[in-house]
Amino acid sequence: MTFDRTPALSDDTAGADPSVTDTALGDSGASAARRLRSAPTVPAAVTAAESLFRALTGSDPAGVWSAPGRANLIGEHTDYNDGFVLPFAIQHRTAAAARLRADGRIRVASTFAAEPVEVALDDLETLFPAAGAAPGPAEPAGGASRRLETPGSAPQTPGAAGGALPGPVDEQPGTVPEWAAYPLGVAWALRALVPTWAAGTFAGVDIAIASDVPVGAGLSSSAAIEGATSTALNELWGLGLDPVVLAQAGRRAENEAVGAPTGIMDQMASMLGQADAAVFLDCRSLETRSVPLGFAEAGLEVLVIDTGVKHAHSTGGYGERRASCERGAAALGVPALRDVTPADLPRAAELLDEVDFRRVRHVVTEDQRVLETVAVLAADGPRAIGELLVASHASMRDDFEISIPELDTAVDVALAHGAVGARMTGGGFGGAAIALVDHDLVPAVSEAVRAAFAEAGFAAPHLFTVTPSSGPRRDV
Ligand code: GAF
Repeated sequence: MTFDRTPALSDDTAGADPSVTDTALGDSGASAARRLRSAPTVPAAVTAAESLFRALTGSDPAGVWSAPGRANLIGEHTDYNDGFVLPFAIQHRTAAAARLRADGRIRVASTFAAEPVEVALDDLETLFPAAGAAPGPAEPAGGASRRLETPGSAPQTPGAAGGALPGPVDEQPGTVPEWAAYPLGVAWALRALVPTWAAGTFAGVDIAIASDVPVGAGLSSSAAIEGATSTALNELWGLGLDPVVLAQAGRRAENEAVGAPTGIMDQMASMLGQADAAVFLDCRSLETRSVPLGFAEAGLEVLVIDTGVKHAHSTGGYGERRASCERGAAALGVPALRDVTPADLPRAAELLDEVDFRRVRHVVTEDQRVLETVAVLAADGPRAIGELLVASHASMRDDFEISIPELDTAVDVALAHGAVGARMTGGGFGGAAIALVDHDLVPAVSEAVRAAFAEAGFAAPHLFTVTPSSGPRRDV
């Protein structure tokens, strides 16, 4: 079956993944930096997903599919304004081990949760009754997530431990733990792409999920779950959908099943990532271009400084920022802030209150910085983009007000100790910063950040490097 294909992409999604190991740069300094390039043949998440699947079903999966998290190089909160972004997929991946079942039920298990969740496929439309509605702009905080329960306990790894799982929780329509809304929401969104008469042809499926994408770090663990699940279901259900349609299904799951009013950057980055390159995405047309980054050739590493401060886009400031942007576009009489240029800003200042004006200024200038970064990378290479990264962070700190003291400290200290550029990455209010750092300086910058966090009384950060990596694939 083939449904609703989007126009061909300008780049294919193939590419070798260098599989650089995630290494916390601890006190071992230079020796830890040397270990960065040890390459595992099978990602740990794949093995963990397989083990969990066996514990769940007592049999082998038909296959294991995985999709990466992402770091955003530049272009923050521009995606839902129809603007430009420049993220790259990272080597951290989420794996989904899956197999069709003889009945019409879907069961999902995850190393994030103690118990699997099982529902009839036909009940997905009851569980996520917003089916058919377009992703809601600026959905109030909570939104669809009011139907969800949030798991209260710390993550557990029953599959990895090899123990038997408790029996499935047969959910009442209208309630599902939040983690399960991601894979179930993807299944629901994929079914919604199919003509009603064909929906009955879907077989049930068991899915076991494991991930090494840090959660709550702004590295898109959710898009990785969505990408792994949609890639698995695309093959098992024989849908033949292309990566852009799968990205759209993932975004729909996030917006409507989970209730987070996000844009499409993360899903596109996960689905279209390529080794050593960023995904330059026009969020209005969904056209993409692969932009070579050349970090390794330039002797540069992307150091992630995860503050450990958790964020969630289904609550709080994310939706408020989005609402500000939409007020700005409405006041200026344009469909989206993408259509506002820097020359329009004086008029925006007259029409908007001071806070909304600063929100608009961030988005308008950030779009320009993305375009400039793409041009500078091509003309002068990665060492030349540092100032743009720094300007992006200042705009998020001062105009969009989504940074936090931990992120500002991470950026300031990294720059003071020789980083070429640094900025917070992702939705903000927590999560991680990225710093572009000479390979040999990684241990010293890491130590300086750790010391500054300790001195400020912040929780110890988690430091590791990420490598631009390839998109989804079948691993087993
Ligand atoms: C989160 C969202 F999911 C993205 O859509 C994007 O808006 C990002 O925050 C901010 O750039 O990752």
